[in-house]
Amino acid sequence: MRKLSSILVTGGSGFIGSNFIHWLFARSDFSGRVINLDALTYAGNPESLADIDARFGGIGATARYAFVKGDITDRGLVEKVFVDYDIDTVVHFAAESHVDRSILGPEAFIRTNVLGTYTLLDVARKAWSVGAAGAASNGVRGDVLFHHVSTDEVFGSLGDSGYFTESTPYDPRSPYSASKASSDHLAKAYFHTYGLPVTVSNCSNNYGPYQFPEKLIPLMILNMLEGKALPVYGDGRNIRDWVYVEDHNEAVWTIMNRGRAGETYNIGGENEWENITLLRRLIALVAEESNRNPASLEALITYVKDRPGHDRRYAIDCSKLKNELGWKQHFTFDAGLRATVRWYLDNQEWCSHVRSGEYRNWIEKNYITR
Ligand code: NAD
Ligand code: TDX
Repeated sequence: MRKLSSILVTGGSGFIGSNFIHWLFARSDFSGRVINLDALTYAGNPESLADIDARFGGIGATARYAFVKGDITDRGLVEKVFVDYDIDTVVHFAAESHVDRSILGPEAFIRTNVLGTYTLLDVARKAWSVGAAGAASNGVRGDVLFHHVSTDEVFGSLGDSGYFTESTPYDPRSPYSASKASSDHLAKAYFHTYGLPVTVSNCSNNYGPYQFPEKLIPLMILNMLEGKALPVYGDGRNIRDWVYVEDHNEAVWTIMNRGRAGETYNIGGENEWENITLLRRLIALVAEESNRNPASLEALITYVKDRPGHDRRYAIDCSKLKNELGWKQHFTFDAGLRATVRWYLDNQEWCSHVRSGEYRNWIEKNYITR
C-alpha cells in the first residue's frame, strides 16, 4: 500500500506543479505534507503558492508545506531532503519546458531534464532500498512511489489521422522532447533494473492559471491586452490537444493512487485545435471578458517564420487511463479557456512580476533570508 504521505514535488513553483499543490491541499482526503523542491528559474515563482505557504507552511510537526530552494541536479541537497522529510513519494514536474528555448539553448534541458531526473531516481533508489546499498528489485520498499511527469512530444509528430498510445514508438524531434524522452527511459530503466516503483505519464498541452507567458495561450492573452502582435508560427495550422491543468493534475493523482508500477499512462484533453482556430476563439473570449473590439484584436494576428522542426499534430489516446483507472476530463474547452482568460485579467500583478524580474525581490524578502 502506497503511503503518499510525505510527498516531494519537484518544480512545484512552476505552472503545473503549483496548480498541483493548490489542487492537492484543496482535497479533503489529503492529510499528508508536501515538500516543494524548486530552483526558481525564470519559470518558477513562489508567489504562486503564497497562500499555501501562509496556510500550511511554517516550522514544526503541524506544518504540511515546506519550500526548499534548490536544484534537482544537486545530489547532496536531494539526499538531505529525502532524509530531513522522510520522503515516501516523488512527483517529478521540474523541467526546462519550453520548446523554443530548447532550440536556442539545449544545454540547460539536458542538465535539468536528463541529469536532474537521473539524480532524483538514483537518490530515491538508495533512500528507499531495504538492506544493502545497491539492492536489486526485491530490495526496494513497497510503500513508495516515484511518479515521472512527461509529455506527448516524446512521440514525435502525427499526420492528419491517428493518435499517440502508450505503445507508440518514441520519435522526439526537438532538444526539449529528446531530453524528456531520455528522462522517461531512465525512469523506466530504474523500474526494470532496480525495481524502483515508478509510474510515468505523458500528457498533451496544458493550459490554465499560473502558466508562464511564453507559452501560446498566456502569451496571446497578454499581447492582446497590450495591443502587441500575435505571432502565429508558419501557417497556423499545427494542431495541439489541449487539456485543462486541473484535469491533468487529477490524472496524475489518480495514477499516483492507483496506477500500476512500471506502467505508462497517456493523459489528454481529446480536444484538438489548429493554432489559428484556437487563437480566434481566444480573441472572442478576451474581447468579451475585457470589453475590447474583436476586430481590433483580430488585426494583431501576424504570421511569422515557423519554429524549426515544428511538430505538425499531437493527439492523445487516453483510453487506458480512462478504462483502467476511471479518470475523465471535467473541463470543456470553453469553460477552461474562459476561466484562464479571467485569471490572467484578474492577476495582472502576477503577470508583471514574472515578466519583470521584480518577483525575485519578493523571493529575497520572503524566502531566501528567512
Ligand atoms: P514550468 O516551466 O512552468 O515549470 C518548471 C519548474 O521547474 C519551475 O518552477 C522551475 O523553477 C523548476 N525547475 C527548472 N529547472 C530546475 C532544476 N534544475 N531544479 C529544480 N527545479 C527546477 O513547466 P510546466 O509547464 O509546469 O511543466 C511541468 C512538467 O510537466 C514538465 O516536466 C513538463 O515537461 C511536463 N509537461 C508540461 C506540459 C505543458 O503543457 N506545460 C505538458 C505535458 C507535460
Ligand atoms: O508565439 C507562439 N506562436 C505559435 O504559433 C508560440 C509560443 C507558439 N506557437 C505555436 C507552436 C505550437 O504549435 O503554438 C503551439 C503551442 O506552442 P507552445 O505553447 O510553445 O507549446 P508546445 O510547443 O506545443 O509545447 C507545450 O506542450 C507540451 C509545452 O510547452 C511543453 O512543455 C509540453 O510538453
